[in-house]
This record gives sequence, C-alpha cells and structure tokens, in this order.
Amino acid sequence: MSAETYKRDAAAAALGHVRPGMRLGLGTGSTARPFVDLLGERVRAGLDVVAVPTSEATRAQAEQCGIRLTTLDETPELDLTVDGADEIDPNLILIKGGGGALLREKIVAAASAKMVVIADSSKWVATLGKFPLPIEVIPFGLGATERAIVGAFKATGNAGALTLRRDKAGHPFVTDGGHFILDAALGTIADARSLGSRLTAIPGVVEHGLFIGLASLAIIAGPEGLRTVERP
Ligand code: DER
Repeated sequence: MSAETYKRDAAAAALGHVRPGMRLGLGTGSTARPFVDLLGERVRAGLDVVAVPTSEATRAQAEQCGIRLTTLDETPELDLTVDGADEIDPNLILIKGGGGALLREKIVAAASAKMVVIADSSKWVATLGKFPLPIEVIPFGLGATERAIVGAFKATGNAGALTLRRDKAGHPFVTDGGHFILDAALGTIADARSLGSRLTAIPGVVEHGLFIGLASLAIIAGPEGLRTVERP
C-alpha cells in the first residue's frame, strides 16, 4: 500500500468525527486534500456543514467540491479542524508548514474546539526536528530576523542551517499572507516549548511551524492499520 492510500485512510477515519451542523476548519496539503474530497461527497449527499479553508488552494478545492465556506470574521469559533502535519511526536506536538500554509493553519486550529491531525505513519516521530522547521517571516529586515532566530536557537540549545524557501523558478516562496519562509534544519528539536516562545517574541517572525497544545487527537494510518492517539 502506498502513502497516498494511508493518507486517504486517515482522512476517511477523520470524517467519522464530523457531525451535521458543524463549523469546520479545512487543512492544507496532500493529506488534507482527500479529507476535503470525502467531505465534499458527504455534502453533496446532504450533509450540512460550513467550513473555513486554511489556504487559497484548499478554498479552491472546497468550492469545487460544493462545500459551503465561511470566514473567521463571520464564524470566529469552529467545532473541528482536520489537518495534516509534517511530523507528530507522542505529545501531539506537530511540525507544520511544509506546504507553506502554517499561519492560516495555526489561526484556524486555535479557533477550533478540537483539532484532529491526520497522517500516514511516516509522520510519527519519537523526537521532532528531522523535518526542517518552517518559520514564516516578514520580508523587511530579513537579515536581522535571521540573526535573531539563530540567537533563539542558541538560547534554547538548538542549532542548524536556516534556508530561505524558494519556488520552482528560484524566487523566494511567498505565502498566502505575502511573507517568506525560512526552513530551519535542526535535526533534533530541544525544548520545543521554549524554542516556540523565543521565536514568537522576534518582531520579524510572523509564526513558526511548531503546533503545541493544538491537536487533541492524531489518526495515523500505516501498514499496521489505523491507530488513534490522544494528547496525553
Ligand atoms: O503545510 C502544512 O502545514 C501541511 O499541512 C503539512 O503540514 C502536511 O502536508 P502533507 O499532508 O502534504 O504532508
């Protein structure tokens, strides 16, 4: 079985948490995509939900699927967000942002009573950090912001190269919010909580890809089947 099949299995299981009338957050990426497709099938069969997409890509997909959309201005409290992740640790701390949507993903997850993270088993790790940590930054003052980020690494026992993410044409990758992304190859993340707090305190940092205390349930699909993990 392929990773794509496992992603779809996890997405299908997450659909079991959706109830009529719910206000949903729709994640972004290759695992969230089958969830949106499957939700669209239910909607076309009569399920009444309303949803906030976490990216322009998800908005376009959800519109095509016929899912009724809203915004956090109209609907500031959501019942459930379903999203993928780049890494998930046993405390359900996540690294997200591989697809560049971490800012809207975090805003939507934080506005939700519950976040369910869905993934194939390759995303489950004992220790976070093999996947480079995405950090969304304001283009103005990039050099100074990079320097401050390196300082935050040192202060929290972390180290690793920072790389400005680029698109296929070699230009800096620009997020839906008009920002850049720095990917931090830390290898292993020491003390995710204090690293997250230090990064948040840097003026040029818009958001970082550590999702701490947001996901309450993980649905992981792999060769051994499906398993669910609750946040300890
Ligand atoms: O960019 C993101 O945050 C995505 O949700 C990412 O975390 C998961 O993407 P994937 O499902 O394509 O691996």
